[in-house]
Amino acid sequence: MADGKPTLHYLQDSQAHLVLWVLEELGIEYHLVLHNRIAARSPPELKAVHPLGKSPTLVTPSGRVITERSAITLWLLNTYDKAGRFRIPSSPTGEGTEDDDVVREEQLISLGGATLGPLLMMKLIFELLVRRAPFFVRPLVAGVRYALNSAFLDAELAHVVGYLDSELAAKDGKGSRKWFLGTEEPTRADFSTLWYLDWANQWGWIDMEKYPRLKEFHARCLERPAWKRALEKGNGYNLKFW
Ligand SMILES: N[C@@H](CCC(=O)N[C@@H](CS)C(=O)NCC(=O)O)C(=O)O
Repeated sequence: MADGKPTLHYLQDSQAHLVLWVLEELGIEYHLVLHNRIAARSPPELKAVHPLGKSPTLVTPSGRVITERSAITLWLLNTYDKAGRFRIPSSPTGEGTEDDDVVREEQLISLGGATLGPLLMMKLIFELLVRRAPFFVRPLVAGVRYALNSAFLDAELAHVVGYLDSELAAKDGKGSRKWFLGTEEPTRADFSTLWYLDWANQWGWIDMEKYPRLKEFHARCLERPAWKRALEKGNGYNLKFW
């Protein structure tokens, strides 16, 4: 659509919701194309936009098609957040410092995508395997799920989520910070992390009461008017639809 607006392709109940939130925070005009799942997967219309057929997919006003939520968020902030409202104030290289810089931002985003995400995906796969197994092998599959959860997944999940909670501690050790990079407004690290928290929380895999800073962070995100507008426009956000 050559009218100067980006287009977000949004599969229902997906992580495109986090991009819709960013668009609403930016307060820009955009097109929203809602796609319904077919047997829980993307429909052919989404695959016609990009061969991966993943949600989110963003088409820029010049026709560039961007996939991967982190890259889409980066493009949106670079393009529309000229005042740097949702970015860290300075971008030092990170050499010799442990400051709130681009390296720490990248660490947190990667912790979500490359560490937390795969753990949650493994839990999801075993949940679905148990549900879909023929009834006579279901106890066996449930046993494997139990063994995997108790031997590895649950402890690892608690370990990583506990670390994320500690990353919200104030630097002087008193209280907690609002956002992961100590900013006044959310940054990519916050837009990214919320997805994994929501996924784990909605499935009941983490007890938010054990992570008070993350619990406050979660509530802080959901209270934002932009988040609420995104909920209305995206037709809800139920991650336990399987
Ligand atoms: N790593 C991608 C993941 C995208 C992804 O897997 N999205 C899911 C929805 S949460 C999807 O498109 N599922 C439908 C399908 O794979 O058919 C990102 O960060 O954007």
